[in-house]
Amino acid sequence: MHWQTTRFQIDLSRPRVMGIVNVTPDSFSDGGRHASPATALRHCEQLLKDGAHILDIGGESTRPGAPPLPLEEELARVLPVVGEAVRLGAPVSVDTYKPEVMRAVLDLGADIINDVWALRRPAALDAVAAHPSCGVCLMHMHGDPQTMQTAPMTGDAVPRVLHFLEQAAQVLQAQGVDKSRIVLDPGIGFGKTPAQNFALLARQQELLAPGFPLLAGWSRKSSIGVALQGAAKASVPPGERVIGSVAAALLAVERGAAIVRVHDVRETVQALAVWQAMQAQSTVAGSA
Ligand code: 7PM
Repeated sequence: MHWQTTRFQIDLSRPRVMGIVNVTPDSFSDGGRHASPATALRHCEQLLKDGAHILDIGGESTRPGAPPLPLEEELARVLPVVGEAVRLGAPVSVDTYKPEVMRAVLDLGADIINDVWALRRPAALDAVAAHPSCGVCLMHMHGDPQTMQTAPMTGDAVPRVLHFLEQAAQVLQAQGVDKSRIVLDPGIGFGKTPAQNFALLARQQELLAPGFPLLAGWSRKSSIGVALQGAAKASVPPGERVIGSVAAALLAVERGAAIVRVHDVRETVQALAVWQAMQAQSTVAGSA
């Protein structure tokens, strides 16, 4: 299977690592170390050296309760970085839900739109549908970033996330977007309890039924923190959740995820290299 994007057909026969580049001074896990375009660009280059296959550039933190970022501020943060990042030779994804930002980055040559709102805003749907070939990641979110932590989903999240993602993909395809451009994402941490997030991992295979590649984003999230806290008997801050995050990424890939969105690219690439070495030998010798 391949992911069709603006400039690249990304081969998904092997797991792909999407490296997170925050251009947000209020980012929860890196303290805004990538606020300036030059610093963000250096981070892009480092992630590619570390083995990232895709860069995901975001200007607005979706942190629970984070104040919405004005359009002009998001454009000012993201455009200079995207304009340079598209020259690095790797697919560039942009984490945004604003149609104006989508259009501007697509004009700069961005390859993928990563929308945590799954293009539920009509103008966002239009921005992607108007482009001939950009890739798109449709993510499930329950509620909105202001309320999702105080009012998470209730009941079995898996069938509801599946239904939502199938609908979102349907709507996009009805606008003329080819299936090969679409990737789905359960939206770990977006309005779900830790139990629901881990149910989405345990039963991730159910989410593969519609036939789209799956992207999973566990990196440093609070569900990892909850699991680690249970083991450590002390709270584990985001920067110390690297090994837990790598474990979750590996489990997601083992259960069929095609792409993992991570902060810690080098560590994740190592873990996936071991998985890949095993996978290459998974057919019984002589049986094929
Ligand atoms: C709190 C919750 C703080 C989430 C920060 C985050 C995803 C994403 C983000 C994801 C896709 C973070 C996130 N998470 N896009 N954007 N999937 N497709 O950890 O899971 O960076 S923001």
